[in-house]
Amino acid sequence: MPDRSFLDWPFFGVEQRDAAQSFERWAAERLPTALGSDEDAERDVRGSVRRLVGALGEAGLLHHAAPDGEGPSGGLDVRTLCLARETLARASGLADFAFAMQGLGSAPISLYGTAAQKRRYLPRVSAGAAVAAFALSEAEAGSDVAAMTTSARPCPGGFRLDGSKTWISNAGVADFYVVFARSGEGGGTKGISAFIVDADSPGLDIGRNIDIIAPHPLGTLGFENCRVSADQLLGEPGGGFKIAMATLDIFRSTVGAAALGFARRALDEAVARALTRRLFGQALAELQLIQAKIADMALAVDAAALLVYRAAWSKDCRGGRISREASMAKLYATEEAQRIIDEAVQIFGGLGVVRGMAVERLYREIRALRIYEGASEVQKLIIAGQVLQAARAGAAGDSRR
Ligand code: COS
Repeated sequence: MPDRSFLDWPFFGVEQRDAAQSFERWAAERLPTALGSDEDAERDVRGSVRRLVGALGEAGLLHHAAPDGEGPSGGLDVRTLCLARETLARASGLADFAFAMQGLGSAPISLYGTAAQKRRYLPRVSAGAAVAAFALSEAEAGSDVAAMTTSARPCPGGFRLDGSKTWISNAGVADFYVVFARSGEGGGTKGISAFIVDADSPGLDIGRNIDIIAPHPLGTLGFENCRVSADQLLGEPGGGFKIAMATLDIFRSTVGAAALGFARRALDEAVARALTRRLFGQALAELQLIQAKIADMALAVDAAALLVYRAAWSKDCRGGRISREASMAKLYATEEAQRIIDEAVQIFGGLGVVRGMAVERLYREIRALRIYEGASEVQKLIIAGQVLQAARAGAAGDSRR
């Protein structure tokens, strides 16, 4: 039985604990049917994601990813998002992906959409009837968002988009994309706007599929004279960079939570193996070298959980910008999960690298989390930037005294 004692931590209230239980129940009772076998799911990831989104929507769980857009953070409760991702990731990387992308792809609408945009998109995302996607990255603008070149030029009735995007989760599956493009109100981060682009918009081309080590729907998008009406602009013209960053401030903690789910699963698998595998006439768990590994893994899991839920609690209960907390949570949880999973594979020995073993799947699943939604190096830049900014502000205050 996985350790759920962290649910007693003071970060959570009844609402979050109940939601965690609902996800736990869904993962135990409904997920196996919605997913099929891991091998089948990997063979047809696009079909699997559609099925998973439908099943999560039917169970009423997607309203946590796409609430009605009212209230602070557009109604998104980051603690619940994190608990959901942690629970789903422990069971299946693809189920976590299906849930998370409904949130990431619709959060800019929850946060910045007009009443009409929220009405048009959020209920369908929440019901699992529409799949959402977030289209920010470009071949030459991954970590450096401000370098994007996809353009949005005014035209009669709205804007025309030209350019291309890559590393887009749910490319070819999504019913709409939140697309960031250079609209030219200013240079760098100042001249980017966000648009909701329906998948059937003329001029939007679903490019090539990108095959990765842990299969997920991922691909490129092309825009050629793609027309979007003026009412599909999200937020203020030129406000796109802040929309992207504010969305990532919420979702980076949840990436940490998904890594935490993978890490907990790896620890559980390793402990079960260490207790049952016999070596030199005793259980593996009796060997002190193995005990040291288990201690390090358990410590890192708890430390990651504290950082993830501190960040989520800060957003929900304090509000405002939480870039420092979110980046710390994502950086630590993903890096440590990689190490924990690697140790779990080691404890399994040869079996750990056999296709179909849970730890082998986790070993492939975790790698991308250290890269997407801001690579570990970017998280370090953000943390250092926030620490130095606070120190400079403090120093300026001191010199005025
Ligand atoms: N919330 C609100 N506003 C934010 C913000 C946030 N989380 N982060 C930055 N901003 C604002 C800043 O306050 C600044 O506003 P002013 O110019 O009014 O002061 C503006 O946005 C520009 O910020 P900054 O100077 O930090 O921009 P940089 O170009 O230096 O951005 C990083 C740097 C690297 C942090 C940014 O480009 C980034 O996060 N890159 C990674 C992107 C990513 O995650 N890609 C993966 C895509 S999703 S799979």
